[in-house]
Amino acid sequence: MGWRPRLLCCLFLSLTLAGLARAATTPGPTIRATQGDTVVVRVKNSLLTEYVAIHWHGIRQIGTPWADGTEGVTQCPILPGDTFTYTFVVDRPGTYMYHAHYGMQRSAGLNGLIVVAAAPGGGPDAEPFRYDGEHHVLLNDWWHKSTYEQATGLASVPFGWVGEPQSLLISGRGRFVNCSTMAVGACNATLRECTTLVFAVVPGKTYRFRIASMTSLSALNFEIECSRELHRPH
Ligand SMILES: [Cu+2]
Repeated sequence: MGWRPRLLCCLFLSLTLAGLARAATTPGPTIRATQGDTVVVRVKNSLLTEYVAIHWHGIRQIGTPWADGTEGVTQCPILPGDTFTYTFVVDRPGTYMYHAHYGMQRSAGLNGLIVVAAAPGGGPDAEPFRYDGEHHVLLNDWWHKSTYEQATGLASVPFGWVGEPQSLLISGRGRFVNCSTMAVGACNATLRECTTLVFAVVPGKTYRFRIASMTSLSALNFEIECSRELHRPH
């Protein structure tokens, strides 16, 4: 047809049987592209008993509706052992997400970010700011029970509600324990189950935080607390 992708950005996602969140890391790798790029993602379903499909949240899929990742609607699910290649154009700059669209796999941790930079030269989509560094905040709610147990409860009579999440994750990290029930001072950075994510920043520099929420149940308010002592004028 005379059409050729300007740049191919490839990512290989591989799922394992032992449990999405336990065997792999969550969130998944960040996909980086530039406005106008064609993104190609090859997804291999290594689960033995579950289907998979990946939705590219916020991507408009103009001309590629079959790459939207909604199984049963735009595609058949990827069967165990099968591989499916998603190909789509990222036509707008910004922060987007990808996540599983089958069962509760999204909540189990199969998700990640897509970062699309503005096309060189800018044009109408040029960003009106500059920054020295970038951090990603991908929020998620997290239960100690597996999503299989949760799904069983939700499908049971009587109905078994999942309840409030035990942890809130920032880019896959959160407090596993309830620190407010522990002795004063017991919940500190030396305890692995208490440590949260730390973003390194250098004074005087400007950082962009890309913030996205993958929560299944929780509506979150996101605040950045500042201390005056640490923010003296330079
Ligand atoms: Cu979505």
